[in-house]
Amino acid sequence: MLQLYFSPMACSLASRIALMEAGLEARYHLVHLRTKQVVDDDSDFRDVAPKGAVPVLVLENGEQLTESAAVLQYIADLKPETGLAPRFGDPDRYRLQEWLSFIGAEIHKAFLFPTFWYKDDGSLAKPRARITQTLSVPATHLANREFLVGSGFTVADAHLTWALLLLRPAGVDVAQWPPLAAYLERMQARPAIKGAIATEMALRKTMTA
Ligand SMILES: N[C@@H](CCC(=O)N[C@@H](CS)C(=O)NCC(=O)O)C(=O)O
Repeated sequence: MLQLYFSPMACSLASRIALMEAGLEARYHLVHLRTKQVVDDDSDFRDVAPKGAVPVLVLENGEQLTESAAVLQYIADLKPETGLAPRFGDPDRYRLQEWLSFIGAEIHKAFLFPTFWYKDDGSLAKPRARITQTLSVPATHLANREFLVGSGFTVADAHLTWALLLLRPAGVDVAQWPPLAAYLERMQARPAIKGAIATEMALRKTMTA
């Protein structure tokens, strides 16, 4: 069975959403990201995954896959009939990769990661100023579309949904981009996304209790 190392509401949420949208079962291992403790067995997460970052997907053959863009496409390709990723050869596959890169680099690493991981000693002013311009790109793209790529839900939507969910705790109000606010509302109405968020929010409460 597939296994996913995750932390509640971290970027691994997108992988959980993808697994649920694909109808794939997995064993989930909760990781405390700051202490690097795997809660199941109290082991050191860095012994499992040298990068020390989630998501880590353990494949059926025991190999590990990291990096959200790769993990999400792997999950999608296990169930091609779900359309979670356009098939290789379809020009939209590159659009999918384009969005996965943009979300991972420009929204996650350029803004969300420093916002949540670094003390704000003034150094966050530039990323904070830049995120407004960054988010105008998907906002414009989604003004007349339901999904990021093609005409159906893909793993790029799972990734963007996670990123948008973290904007509020990062101090950015998504309401300033009505197409993004409407998109987030639509995505959160999907049963798999609703279920994934409910599971992870409940786990998050147990961690802070
Ligand atoms: N490039 C990686 C980034 C993964 C990442 O930064 N994950 C965060 C959680 S959202 C993490 O585990 N951080 C812990 C750390 O870097 O020590 C990806 O896209 O999957």
